[in-house]
Amino acid sequence: MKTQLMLLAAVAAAPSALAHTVFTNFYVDGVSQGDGVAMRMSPYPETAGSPIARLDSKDMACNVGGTKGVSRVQPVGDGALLTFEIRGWANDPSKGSIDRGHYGPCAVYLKKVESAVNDEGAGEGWFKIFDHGYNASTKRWCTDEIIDNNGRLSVNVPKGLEGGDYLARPEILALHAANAGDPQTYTGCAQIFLESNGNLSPEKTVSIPGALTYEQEGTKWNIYTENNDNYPIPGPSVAKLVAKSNMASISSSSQSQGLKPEGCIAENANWCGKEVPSYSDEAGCWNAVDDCWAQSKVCWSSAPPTGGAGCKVWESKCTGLQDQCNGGSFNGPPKKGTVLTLEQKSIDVGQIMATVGGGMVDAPAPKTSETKKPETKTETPAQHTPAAEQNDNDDEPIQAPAKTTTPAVASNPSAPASKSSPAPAPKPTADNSYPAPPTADKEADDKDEEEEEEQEEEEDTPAPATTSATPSAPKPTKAPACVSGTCVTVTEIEVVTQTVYVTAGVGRSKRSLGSFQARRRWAPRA
Ligand SMILES: *[C@@H]1O[C@H](CO)[C@@H](O)[C@H](O)[C@H]1NC(C)=O
Ligand SMILES: [Cu+2]
Repeated sequence: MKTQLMLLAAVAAAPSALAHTVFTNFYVDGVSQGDGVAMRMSPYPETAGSPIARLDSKDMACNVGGTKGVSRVQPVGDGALLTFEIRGWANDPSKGSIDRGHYGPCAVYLKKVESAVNDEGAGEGWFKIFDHGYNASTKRWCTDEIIDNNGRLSVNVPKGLEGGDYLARPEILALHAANAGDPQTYTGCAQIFLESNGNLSPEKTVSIPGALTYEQEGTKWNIYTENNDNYPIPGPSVAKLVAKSNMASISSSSQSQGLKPEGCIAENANWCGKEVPSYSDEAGCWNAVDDCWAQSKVCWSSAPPTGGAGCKVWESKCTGLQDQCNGGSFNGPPKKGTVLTLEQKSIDVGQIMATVGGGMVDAPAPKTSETKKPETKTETPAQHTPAAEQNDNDDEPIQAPAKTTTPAVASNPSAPASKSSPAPAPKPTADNSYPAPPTADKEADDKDEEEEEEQEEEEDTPAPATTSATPSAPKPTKAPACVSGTCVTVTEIEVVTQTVYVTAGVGRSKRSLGSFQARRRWAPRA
């Protein structure tokens, strides 16, 4: 208890040492694929936001637990825009992306794989398609850009790349403690199927782990004393793409695995709810209720740290069915087959960074305000691999209420019914404090929308196409720019984060303290 109080005190005294971050979801051409859908992240809510423990760990590839895939693989078009999102609190994007005290470069890697579901991720075959370190003219790190872009990092898949399954891996390298031997990486993997007839492939690939090592200048860099203008991004440079001559070895361009299962009427991450059996008598009605709660249980037990919002929606269906049975309405299910998952809208993903040092050319950002149809492709149920997505979850489902006419209920072993799924939020480790940067952040926080829009005009200067990847890519669409100063109200985000933290630490002290200790175990590199 004493230790716990000390931990609490330590964190309270260092309010800037807040949540780290976790890659929770991605967008394809601006359309959200859903929280956790086709995304490998740590399955442990309390530690999902921790940096990878070691640069030489297998977790460097797709995060803790990431050698195992999830069941879904999202189709993406040739040259598609992928946008990865980071969150300080995995299940609540409104609470900010990462504490401002993280400074460092970012990168995106791809790996061509036989199966995006089954590939281990860790190992050979990775190539970089984007990186961005420190911009000498703006004095801003990649992390500054991501933070000011609502935690979103966008990159175009190189046009003409060979089709097939890929793992797409964003990476943030935070250097605030690199000089003390603690470079902190954040990563995760999106499972995608590239629909392309292209024949380009990387000239060289690297291994992850292995691409980053403790010996590299860029992982030992002292951001407080070095001239950051000369910062060398560690790892390979952006891959040169070459045409494959052997057309026979080029993959087919039709997806066979990981599509949304047929009959999926509700989703939560990689879980899909199927309509309950139809019924026309009382026994059938209660059977349908049982079926519904059984699915609910699977939903909750498979929910990643992004939470169980979709499971809650499903629960309301179960409750509704129960009401029907209790009310003597034995023909159903009502509104049979109605899809409960909300249609995803296209968003403006904001800034699309150029590779520092030249590399890929940006392709246009998706239009704002345009609503796209949700992905309609489905696969047959047989190809669904729910086994791949089983993991721990901390959210607690509503307990299936007892029905009136049959005895044994599909009860929920773990769950007291009351709590609404709380933020299984990455919480700060007590051993991380961010030294104040030598120069304070520019406090341009109150910049209004119009000023930002003026800045856009100065923004995009696409790097010349030094790789053959996107020879004919059009000029980037102007996106909300974050050239100097900040795009969002940074102060506000930090204040909000602090408030949230304190609330979590005090109001739910037992659980929060437990999570600190868990995090200490998970973050051995103090
Ligand atoms: C660095 O910032 C300058 C000034 O805003 C901008 O023109 C340039 O494109 C940026 N470089 C990269 C690689 O983003
Ligand atoms: Cu951190």
